[in-house]
Amino acid sequence: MWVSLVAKIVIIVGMNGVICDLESVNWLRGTSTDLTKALQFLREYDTEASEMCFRVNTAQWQYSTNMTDLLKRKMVEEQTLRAKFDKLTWKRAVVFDWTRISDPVARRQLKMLTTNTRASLSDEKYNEIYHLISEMKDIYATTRTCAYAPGIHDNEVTYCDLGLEDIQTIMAKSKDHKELAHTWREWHDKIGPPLKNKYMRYADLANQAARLNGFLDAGEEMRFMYEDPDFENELAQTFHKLQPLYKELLTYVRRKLIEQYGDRVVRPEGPLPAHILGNLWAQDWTNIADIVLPYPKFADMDVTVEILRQGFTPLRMFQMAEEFFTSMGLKPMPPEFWRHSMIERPNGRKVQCTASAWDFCNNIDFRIKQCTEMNMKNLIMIHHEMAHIEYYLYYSDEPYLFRDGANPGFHEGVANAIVLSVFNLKHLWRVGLFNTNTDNYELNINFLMLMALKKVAYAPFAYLLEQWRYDLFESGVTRMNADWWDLRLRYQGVVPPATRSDAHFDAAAKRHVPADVPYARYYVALLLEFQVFKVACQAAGQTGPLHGCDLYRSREAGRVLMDIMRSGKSKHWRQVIRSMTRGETDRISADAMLEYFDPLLVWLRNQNRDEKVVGWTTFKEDKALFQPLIYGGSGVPTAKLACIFVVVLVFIQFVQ
Ligand code: X8Z
Ligand code: ZN
Repeated sequence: MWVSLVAKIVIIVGMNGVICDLESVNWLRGTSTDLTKALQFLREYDTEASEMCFRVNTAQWQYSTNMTDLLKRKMVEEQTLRAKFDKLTWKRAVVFDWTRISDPVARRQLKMLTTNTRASLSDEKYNEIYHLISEMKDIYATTRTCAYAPGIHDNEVTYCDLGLEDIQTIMAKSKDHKELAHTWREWHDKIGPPLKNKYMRYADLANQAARLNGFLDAGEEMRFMYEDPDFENELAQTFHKLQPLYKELLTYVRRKLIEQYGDRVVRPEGPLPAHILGNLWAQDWTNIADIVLPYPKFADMDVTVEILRQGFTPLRMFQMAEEFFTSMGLKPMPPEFWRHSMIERPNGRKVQCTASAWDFCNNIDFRIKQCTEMNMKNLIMIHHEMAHIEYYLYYSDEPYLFRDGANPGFHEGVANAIVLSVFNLKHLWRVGLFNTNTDNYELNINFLMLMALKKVAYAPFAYLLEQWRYDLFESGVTRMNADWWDLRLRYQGVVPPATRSDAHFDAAAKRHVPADVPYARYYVALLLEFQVFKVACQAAGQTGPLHGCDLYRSREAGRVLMDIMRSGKSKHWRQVIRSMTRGETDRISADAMLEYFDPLLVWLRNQNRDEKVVGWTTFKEDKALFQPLIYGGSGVPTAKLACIFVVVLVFIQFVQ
């Protein structure tokens, strides 16, 4: 057991606990094993937490759909109340020794309430970390940068009000590498430095809380959410398996980028510069599809024109998505969903347009918020969000704490498995939106390339972000930025377009870092997405290549999904995988994803057959970009030069 690592057993203030000195403890846990009291506490908690969730979500919904200062204040008030409620809950829960509670359901719930929480900190530090995170989120949301203006010098005026959304648009659309490098630098140079000290304090507090909860550091506590000490190895193995496919993709993409930008921007056989991949974080390469698509003549897979021609409305797109789910025997959206969802951008008020699915925790109210635009991307997004609603509906009878995915990757994994069946040539053809023969080889390779630019390109980024955070919690903050780029280069094969130093804090350019949002879930979700899809396809009796499988109208596939969703988080996720694979395995695996992309891998290997290096070779110039003190630009390590200089000085002194 993880907790047995901790030497001292501690007793704390509580309903029937004993008082101890908080400064001298390693780990907080009560002694009570009273099941009746535990069950009564959990019953009360269930009602109160559901009510609290309803209040907070209602306030958040009101603000997101009408962004006024007043509604923002109300939302912050409710969020602060919830933070207080969480702290009180922890105080009540930690009185029990969950490891010795006889009832497995109560034990599981108490474990959830006393781990992965900062509530073990003193009131003062608990408030401090809460406010640090909101300050960091605010800085992230309000940072503005200057536009690229060739010919204009530093002291002249340029437009300096570009926010993250504008920057993302430039990174997606521009093909001017100087503009891309400028935009990339602006964001990274402006966002990191103001967050650095705050983040260091945050990491310190997160570690203190984790140690009070019985963990070595906050990274170990984050891994504990997966309820299996071997899970890291399992993920490392999947990453290892995906690497050959990623390297083939990168090699092919590099060749195309050299054709576009020349070998002064992209070094043949080297890593890729992070600014020319169509995305601020180089995590999704779909925006450079126009440069890399294998068969440009067969480029048209976008059914937007057909959606417009057939006169779709947002409502009809939502009804179409609902019919997708009911065709598999899954639930229709409840009346409250249709009454309260926001499916169009309203006139006359400012709203937050990011698509999202909401559970109001009262078993009645479920909503989607989306400023639907009439295009294929939005049609697919609706299916994704509605899959989250299906998940909410299926586990809605579970206790509050179990109303979640089996592990943090399940919700997103299931929603994306649905998307694999919708953004799918056969499906689009079946629903009358795609009229070309879908058996065409070139079309299928194009389709797989598009998917690979999104999914395969994403794998190393999704994997490394949390590795960086784990390293930071374990080893401290001394090499924060160099460590970030070490991992980016090692796993992703990308380098920054400009020199970086320890004054920078480039990991903070990704919102999940300053906003304290765990990220391993996205890597897990990526694998699960294909795993769930494959199992559902087998149940549906589909026999062709995996990327052509469509779950539409398959009740058998619906049953597979239903079984995954309805247990929520009440069972260990290994049990869920074991039962969805009919006993075959309980492991997360990369095999289904590799099977999906196999035709593309064959194609890529053929394309790359004359390449000297599949993958990338790292030169000292690459590392010099982010470790300038070790590798000065000349290639001779600066530290070595400094050392020789000192020796010479001492020698001169000596001979004088
Ligand atoms: O953060 C998100 C969603 C919220 S669940 C917007 N995603 C990850 C990211 O943006 O990096 C979705 C894809 C991965
Ligand atoms: Zn989602």
